[in-house]
Amino acid sequence: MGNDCIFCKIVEGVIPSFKIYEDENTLAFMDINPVNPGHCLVVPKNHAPNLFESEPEDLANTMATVRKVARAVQQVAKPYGLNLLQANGAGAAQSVFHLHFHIIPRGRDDDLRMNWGLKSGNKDEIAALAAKIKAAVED
Ligand code: DGP
Repeated sequence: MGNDCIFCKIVEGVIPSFKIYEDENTLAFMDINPVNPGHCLVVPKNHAPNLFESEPEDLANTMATVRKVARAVQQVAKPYGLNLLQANGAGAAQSVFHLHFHIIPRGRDDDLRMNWGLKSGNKDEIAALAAKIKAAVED
């Protein structure tokens, strides 16, 4: 693991998160700074700082989980659209250096810009959506 990697600590359960889905190789959990309701993240359990340094097998496993969780988000949040986002490097606004994919439900006219600012989310709302999406994940 990366020594001070916050997502490794989430994977290990050292720090809490609203988990949606977990298997041997991947974990999905709610983003603590959601840009829209239902915004969540999927990570490989093996640490890699970014796409370039990831193992193809970890990436393949991660994408399978992205598909699974995105389908659940689509079912629960019923968004106008849904974006995936994956940042590499500070210049791409990457702030956590453990490979992750954002699953971002879109609202009509939500005017979402690529490099959004971080605003604290409402924990009760995040937890309620986490429970619904978790229940909607199909194996
Ligand atoms: P990026 O900027 O692409 O590296 O996105 C990192 C995301 O991770 C950002 O949207 C906020 C989220 N985040 C940062 N720290 C934590 C945390 O401790 N818990 C959770 N659930 N999300 C976090």
